[in-house]
Amino acid sequence: KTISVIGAPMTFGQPFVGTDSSPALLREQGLLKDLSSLGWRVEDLPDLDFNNICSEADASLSLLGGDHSIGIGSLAGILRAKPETGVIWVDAHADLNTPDISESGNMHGMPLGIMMKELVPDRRVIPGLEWMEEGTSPRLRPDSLVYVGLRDIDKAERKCIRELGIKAFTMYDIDHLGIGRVMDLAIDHLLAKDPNRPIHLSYDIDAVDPLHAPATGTAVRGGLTWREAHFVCEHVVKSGALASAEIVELNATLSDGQGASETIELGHQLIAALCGECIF
Ligand code: DIR
Ligand code: MN
Ligand code: MN
Ligand code: MN
Repeated sequence: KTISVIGAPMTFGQPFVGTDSSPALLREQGLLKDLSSLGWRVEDLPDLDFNNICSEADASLSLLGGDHSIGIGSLAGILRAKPETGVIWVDAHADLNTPDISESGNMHGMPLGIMMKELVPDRRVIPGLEWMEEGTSPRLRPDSLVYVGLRDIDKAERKCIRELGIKAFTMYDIDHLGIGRVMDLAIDHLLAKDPNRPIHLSYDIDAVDPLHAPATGTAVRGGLTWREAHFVCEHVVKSGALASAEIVELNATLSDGQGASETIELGHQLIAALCGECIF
């Protein structure tokens, strides 16, 4: 089995520089060596050059962000290669804004909104997205998405989630049902009709409680515990459907040295978990 690792050093989707250094920091921590010792043949691809955007989705793919605006390119590429892909979006935020409804104007709050035809019928009107021509650049269907970890949702996003009937497990649901049941239900939602469809996991590190992941741009209290954060990855792997993943919003410049290294270390461990590392 081969895994392709691609750095996506993007930082302009939100106000702070720094998320662009995370691919290098993860590599410096020995991420690629860990993945080989888990039995993968690692194909270490050059970092994306955002002056010359193109997206590509391989058999197994791990993207190292970058802020969450890279989700626009990764979803476009993944859905082009495998249109039936289901998406698990692990995040404190819904990232379902559009240029019309966003309160902040930050692109990292919009990747899912931009992927949905129901919310942005013609993406070519958005500056920079002229390449997303209808017909050649696929959309994400609302029923192909499931959220895990939400706790900071804008008013307009809440309305969209309700109206489009998007499956959403908030921190309330995790408190209520436990992370085990929530992940079973999330995976079930995507695989019930088609057990063979691939799953893409988009993991925003701010889903995790700031106690464990302080080095991120929009930290929100009341997030996943250390074990819950790992369990999400371990359980998606167990489904056998995981085809690609990205880990985003790590920003080592936004915390003290210890907070930064703990956050990068957590990102590193979550990727290892996605590549099969487990307790037993
Ligand atoms: C907010 C925050 N909903 C926005 N979004 C963040 O700016 O659109 N996403 N922080 O990760
Ligand atoms: Mn390690
Ligand atoms: Mn977020
Ligand atoms: Mn996000």
